[in-house]
Amino acid sequence: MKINNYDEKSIHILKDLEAVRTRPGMYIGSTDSRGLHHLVWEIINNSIDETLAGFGYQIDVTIFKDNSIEVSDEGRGMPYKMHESGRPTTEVILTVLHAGGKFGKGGGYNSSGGLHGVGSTAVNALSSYLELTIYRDNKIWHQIFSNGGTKVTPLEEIGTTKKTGTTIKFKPDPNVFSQTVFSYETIRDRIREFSFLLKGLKTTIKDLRPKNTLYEEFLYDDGLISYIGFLNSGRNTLTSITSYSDTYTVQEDKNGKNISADISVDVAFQYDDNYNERIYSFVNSVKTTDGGTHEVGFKAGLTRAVNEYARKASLIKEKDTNLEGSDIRESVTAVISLKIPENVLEFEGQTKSKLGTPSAKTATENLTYNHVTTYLTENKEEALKIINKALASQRAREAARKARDDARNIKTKSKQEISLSGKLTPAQKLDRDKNELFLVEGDSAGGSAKQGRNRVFQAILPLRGKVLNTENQRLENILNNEELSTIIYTIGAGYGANFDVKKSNYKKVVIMTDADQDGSHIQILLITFFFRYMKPLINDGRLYLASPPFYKVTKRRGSKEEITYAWSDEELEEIIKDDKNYSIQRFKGLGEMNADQLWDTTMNPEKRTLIRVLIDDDVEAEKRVRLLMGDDSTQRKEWIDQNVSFEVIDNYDIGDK
Ligand code: 28G
Repeated sequence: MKINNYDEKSIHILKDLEAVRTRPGMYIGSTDSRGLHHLVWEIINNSIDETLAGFGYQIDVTIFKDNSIEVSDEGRGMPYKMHESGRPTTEVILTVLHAGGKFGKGGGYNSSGGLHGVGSTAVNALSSYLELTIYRDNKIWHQIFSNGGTKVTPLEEIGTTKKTGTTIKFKPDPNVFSQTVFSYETIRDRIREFSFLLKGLKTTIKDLRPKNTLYEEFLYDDGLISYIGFLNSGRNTLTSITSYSDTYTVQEDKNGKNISADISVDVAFQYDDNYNERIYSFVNSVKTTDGGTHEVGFKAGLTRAVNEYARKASLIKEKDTNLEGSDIRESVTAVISLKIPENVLEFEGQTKSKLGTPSAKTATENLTYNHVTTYLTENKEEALKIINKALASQRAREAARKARDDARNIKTKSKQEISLSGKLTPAQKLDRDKNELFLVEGDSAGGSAKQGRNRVFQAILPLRGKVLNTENQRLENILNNEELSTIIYTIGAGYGANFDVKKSNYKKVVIMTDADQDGSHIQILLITFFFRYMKPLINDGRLYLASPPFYKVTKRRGSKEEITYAWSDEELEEIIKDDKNYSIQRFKGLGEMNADQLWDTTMNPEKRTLIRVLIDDDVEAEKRVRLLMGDDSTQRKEWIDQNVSFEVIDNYDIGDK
């Protein structure tokens, strides 16, 4: 009986590890660079959970020359004694998928949102080796797995120690991942974020790959205040940073049972002189990209406090309307960080990117309302600045609405003329899950694209001239800009906070520009616009850059011609080597290709290459857009000096040979 039992368990383990290896995407999203880094987040999250539980104040990350990586924490150390299933707990944690059940839902905090619990097992399954070291009960314990979780050594005692903690070193399996090179910056940004969110947590990162080892460490005793300082460095700030935190005991109704839980709320914010709001929210140190109840609570509390104060101070007259939330948040940078125990933690939708816990709203709203009321009363000058800015936003909003109403009332123009200028060449069928919109630089390329496209599902919108830089503009100016308002109307899913990606008329929005400086500039301006006003379109993976070829090679084969395209100088050389009879044409712009060529090289889904635009790190993207697109040219110059190297490229002499 016993032997049989054991066999069944071994099979079960293999099944779990095998399941992950067969369909890695299901467990870690993808097997590209994102998936690769996902492994690191899974492991670091376990260390963070120990920190959230109150154990350990330091997490160290080391990247090794062979692209393996090690994470160390100073928590209690992973339990290693026999698990009820008859195997060491370490093996259960590292080889069995325990989504729900197994370890139960405790009242603890969990950075993985208690949603998968596949963490360490998935990492083990996708690694060519994994080495575990545990410091616990004054002893050092050690075990090695390889080839996707196969036990190489049993868990054994290898020494004594006074410290506690866990160390995991692993090397992602190159047979699984298309990308195996860790990005120092990506991991650095993430651990720095943890240090901002968890006041007093020291994180360090060491990269042993370069000639001169890279090393950084982060420790912020001022937590979110430091975070806002970091986010707003280089901006012209209007107010000082204000921060507040408290813990609430809340009652939640769960499956008919009344549960009480402690929710801690931590918020900081600051205003600057710009026109867009930046709210970053987190739950148990994990970013909630789609917001949720805590964000709703913050906005409600802020709006209520500012309006009440503005009325009391007679900045809003009795007969006037209240300021809208969006007016009040016009240039705010805010970080909202909640700790919510697992037993009342709820998310909306499939992903854990939107908080659902109802009492998180009440807690955040009450705390924000009380704090902001006091803050405004005690800081009259700052209060005046905030309210004057909100009033200016309100006036701009109303003026723009009036302008649009007037335009709509002009009887002589048809509705289509006003909203579209008749420029869109639509697709023949309305298919939201398939249709593609090409935003094309210039009317002439627009013409070729219109002729060359697949009429059934591809739509063409030519853009004339330069696109407006949206970075330093109020929303109103964007709505009044013909080019951009046409894009908003054509996509049909709204803009800003009301943008609903599900309503998008297009599965793919493709920016198609010339392969020259102007073209890159238009790409950047459009990406900036989508980043500010349609971010979910990017996050949903719907924004793309077309990649037209640089060269066309015509080879003569007797009386016939054979045409090949090249996207780089290397490709070009490959094509022309061992050949005498050819001519090269360098495409300077899309307009030099005829309709067929444009279809063949750039638009035909079976042959083209599209580059998907994605945001890896919202905070970094925000800072970069601000720096490169904003109006502080001194900072921009500094950044370019430090980060861009200019090299002289020999002029390539091209012509018939
Ligand atoms: C270094 C890389 C990643 C970890 C711990 C500590 C405990 C633990 C880990 O327990 C099973 C499930 C919930 C209790 C917990 C130690 C309680 C008491 C732990 C890590 C049992 C897992 N003593 N540190 N797991 N829990 N660090 N770092 O993986 O109920 S994993």
